[in-house]
Amino acid sequence: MKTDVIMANLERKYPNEKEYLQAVREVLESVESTYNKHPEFEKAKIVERLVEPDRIFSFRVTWVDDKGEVQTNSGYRVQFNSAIGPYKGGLRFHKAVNPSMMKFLGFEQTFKNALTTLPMGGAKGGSDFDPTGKSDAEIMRFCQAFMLELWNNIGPDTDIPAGDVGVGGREIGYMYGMYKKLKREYNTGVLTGKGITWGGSLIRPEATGYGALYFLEHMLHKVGKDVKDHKIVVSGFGNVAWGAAKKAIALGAKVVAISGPDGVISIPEGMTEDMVDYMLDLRASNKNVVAPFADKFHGTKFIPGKKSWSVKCDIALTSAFQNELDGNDAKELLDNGCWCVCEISNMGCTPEAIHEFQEHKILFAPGKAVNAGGVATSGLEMTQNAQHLSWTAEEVDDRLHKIMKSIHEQCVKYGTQPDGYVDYVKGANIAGFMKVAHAMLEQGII
Ligand code: 2IT
Repeated sequence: MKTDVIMANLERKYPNEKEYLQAVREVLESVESTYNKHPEFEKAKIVERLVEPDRIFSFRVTWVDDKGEVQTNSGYRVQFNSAIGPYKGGLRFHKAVNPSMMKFLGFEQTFKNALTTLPMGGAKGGSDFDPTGKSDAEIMRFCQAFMLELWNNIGPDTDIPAGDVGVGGREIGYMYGMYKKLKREYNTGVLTGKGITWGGSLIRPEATGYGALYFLEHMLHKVGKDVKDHKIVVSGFGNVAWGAAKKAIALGAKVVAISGPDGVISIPEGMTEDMVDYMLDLRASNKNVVAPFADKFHGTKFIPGKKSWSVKCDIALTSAFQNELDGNDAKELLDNGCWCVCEISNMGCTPEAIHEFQEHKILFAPGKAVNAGGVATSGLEMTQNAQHLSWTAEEVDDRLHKIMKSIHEQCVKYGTQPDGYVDYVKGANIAGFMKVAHAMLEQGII
């Protein structure tokens, strides 16, 4: 396999799919030399098959807004790969959603899910519906219209959607209600991120952020450091940033920045638990601005137009969107003394930013390893649904801990360089890719 040859072909076929091409190139460059030690992979054209989604559903979603006007959005479900389990991955509602974003997320999800140790294939879906400023009734009608198209293509052993940017517990509730009405079965296992009284799992809302902090702890312990007393910046103020901030504080770190599309909030004394709780209110207001945070809490400051990466820190955690940290941001972080960066958002850093971090040999770990606690806990929710029982928060958290430990070990095993530096990008890509590739090989040419 030659990365450049495969990429040239994909670039010709999908010239406008920037994020998808970026994600595929990163994985292929990491795995090329390991892959080429396996002539049986080459013969079965594993990589050529693996970079293409199994199938993509693309559909129209029409709904009526509060003024009585008819609105139409585009909906997608990319079923990327089912070599190691049924399709599994979130739904993203965001105005910038397009096929490239869906494909890159489905591709990443395939390897992330492989790293979790649980039997889940990769998928992603969503819509260019923009939840900002929509009423609760509008959100409900949109979710119902979306499920009216999707329901027949999903199922507990087929494809299990969940939340992502713009989709939380409320949206999953509206979608599950419609699914149940259409299917006429109480199939809790068809969606994850459900409410606690109807099949949801304890710790699922916190899991992405908690898992990321557990992974970070393992990274730091490996080099004789600890999270405690260090300054952390997170980006965004959504579900992922919330869970990460909550656990970071519990572990004794100082969270000194959160952000929104409108700017950054600098919090020199570090976030308190009150502030973390307020992130939920801010998100529920549906306005997608962070500025009101500084009006509410003395000693914090709103700086318009700036990102979290401009605030001095030890550790930076991307927790909002893809490519939110670019080469210039990376330089600013390094100049300010930052020595560890973890992606909690999927593909949070541009290739230029990753290059800067690895050149300077600072600790860096990619989203598919760091944020896998979210989907892993979705997998635990599926297990509880299949057993028709619920585990305690301690049991779920304990399993999440063990999964993150295992993901860290896989990264170290496949990513340690001759000089001892751990290339977590390479480690995560090789571990995830090889697992999927072996499963595909064993299942024949399909
Ligand atoms: O990016 C992700 O891993 C998620 N949005 C969670 C997916 C899931 O199925 O829980």
